[in-house]
Amino acid sequence: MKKTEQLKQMINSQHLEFIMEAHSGLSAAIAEEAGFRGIWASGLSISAAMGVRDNNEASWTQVLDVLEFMSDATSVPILLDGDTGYGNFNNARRLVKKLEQRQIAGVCIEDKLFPKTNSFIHAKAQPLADVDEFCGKIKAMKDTQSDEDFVVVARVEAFITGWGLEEALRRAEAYRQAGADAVLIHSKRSDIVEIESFMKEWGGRLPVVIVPTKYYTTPTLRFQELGVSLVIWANHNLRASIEAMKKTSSQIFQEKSLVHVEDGVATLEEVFRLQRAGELQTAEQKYLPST
Ligand code: SPV
Ligand code: MG
Repeated sequence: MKKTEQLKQMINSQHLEFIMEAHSGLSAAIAEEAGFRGIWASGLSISAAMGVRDNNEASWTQVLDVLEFMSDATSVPILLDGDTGYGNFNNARRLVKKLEQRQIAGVCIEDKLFPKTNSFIHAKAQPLADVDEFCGKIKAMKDTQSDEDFVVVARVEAFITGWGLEEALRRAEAYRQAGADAVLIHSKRSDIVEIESFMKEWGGRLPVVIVPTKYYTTPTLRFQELGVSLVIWANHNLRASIEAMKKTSSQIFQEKSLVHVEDGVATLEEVFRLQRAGELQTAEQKYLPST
């Protein structure tokens, strides 16, 4: 099955599905190996791994380059966090073209302004996109895709920016009518009140995607009861790697020795395995002249 079809089926399936954040070829391969059937190419994580902010400081082609490595390293579908589409409708539709060329299964765009800011930073002050302008962007993206299964997710930032349920619903409905395949309703509350209120009024008009980074204590069963389609675990490979790297760097610096670190890090053999070094060895036997 095509990657686009796999993602579309996950989003439209009757049961709750999960995708895991990755930000490099390596982290994407690890997420797939853990069992995830899809990957979230997080804007926050990709930018952080590059050492820059989640404010479109990395150019969209630099993000594409990372995606290409992620796509090559995996066989499960990737949903790109496409921020605001990196400009207007024209930039967003060109993005779709370039994503399809790299076998990326779908993209999520959010109704904010370029350059965006992460939803958990000064969120109240962030302006939202004009609804009609954002709908035009969705339409242009859907008209551009050459694979009918490519997925466009419209992300509603109304709750994040301090608007209420009414505005969230108005926007989600407009994005549905513009042709979005799913809506992502985002909340920065530590409880599920906003998501609950949205789900009750939304009534399954389109599949709903959520990102429970802040309301992580809510039991996953509750998401299922509410009729959520897809959960994104949005940044946990990045955050896990930061902790591990900080601990290891600091320990090696302090101790000027590897003795107490060796057992706590991945073996070199494991690195080679994840890089699929074995495949190259087999290919060398096949293609290099025997000596
Ligand atoms: C990301 O992972 O970059 C997201 C989700 O957009 S959030 O950081 O919650 O905005
Ligand atoms: Mg993001």
